Amino acid sequence: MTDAPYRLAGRRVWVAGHGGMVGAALVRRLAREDCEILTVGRAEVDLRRQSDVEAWLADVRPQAVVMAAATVGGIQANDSRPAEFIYDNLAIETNVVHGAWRCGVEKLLFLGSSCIYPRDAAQPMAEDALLTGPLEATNQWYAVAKIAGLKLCQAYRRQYGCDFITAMPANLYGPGDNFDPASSHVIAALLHKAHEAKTAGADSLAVWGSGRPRREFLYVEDLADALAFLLQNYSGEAHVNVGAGKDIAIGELAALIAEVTGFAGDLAFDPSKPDGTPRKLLDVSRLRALGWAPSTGLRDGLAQTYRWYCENALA
Ligand code: GFB
Repeated sequence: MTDAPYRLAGRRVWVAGHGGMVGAALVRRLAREDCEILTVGRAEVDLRRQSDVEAWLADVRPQAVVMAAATVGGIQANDSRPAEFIYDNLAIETNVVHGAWRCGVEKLLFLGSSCIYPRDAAQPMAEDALLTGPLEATNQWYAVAKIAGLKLCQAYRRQYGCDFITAMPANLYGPGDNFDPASSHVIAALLHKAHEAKTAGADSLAVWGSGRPRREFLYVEDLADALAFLLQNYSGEAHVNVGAGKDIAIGELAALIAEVTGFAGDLAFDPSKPDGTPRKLLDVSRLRALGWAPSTGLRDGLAQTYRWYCENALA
């Protein structure tokens, strides 16, 4: 096992999932370190297939791996595609973690999600709230897979001495997000719907649920910076929460998004859609104590994401 600090300089680092929002942000962030970044597309290596993963690892022999590859989506995608969310994620995790051990990877960082914590966990949610109560029903499949990923890393650390670490981010948003309103998370969905409503001159913007649930949102460029920090400065069995340290009600978020996009109509809450977890705010004191804090406020992050959407997603 390597001890923190771990030097990225001169290392071959595989960013698994570089085509997604998180992986792409990480590739941008790691470009500032003096390391060689390795990526491979889905058409060439299907991470759900063990033989593909083992052949790729044997071929490129990375020294560090960041697992930003996952099947992800918002509340509706999670609730309606449970088999994909549990199978894809378990398969990716077992293949990559086991393969990384077999080929002697020095450092691996696994990414989970704040939905690993019990639905009714005390807020803010500290790392030791894990497995202390029942999960939120709409995303239990994804949560179970992410808990398994965390435990895999711990098991390989205990039995084989692998320096595999795990980070649990808050709800993420930013450039490169999925803006398809049926499968996206709330920020991308509302930016897209508010833009369309403004362009169409519509009177109202549909907001799912009651508007009362509270969420903590972290800008993806901040997450990428935190991951680069953890790779280099953290080595431990315990997982680390990565968040902004603040939450907001969905109704307030929708009003802020209307402001950022210039939509002047009303918010129309749709109680036929699920609210999901009542509140998700991470206790980020462990990460703060290690020496990292985010730098992008929600309003700025929303404005930058909206700019990216207008320039890139409206083809
Ligand atoms: O972002 P979201 O889909 O994820 O929804 P979760 C957050 C809240 O926003 C819910 C509300 O209360 C939604 O009902 N919401 C309002 C909307 N309008 C919309 C909309 O147009 N689209 C969407 N998507 N939501 C996911 C989990 O839960 O979060 C995953 O299912 C994962 O497993 C991810 O943990 C980070 O926070 O509810």
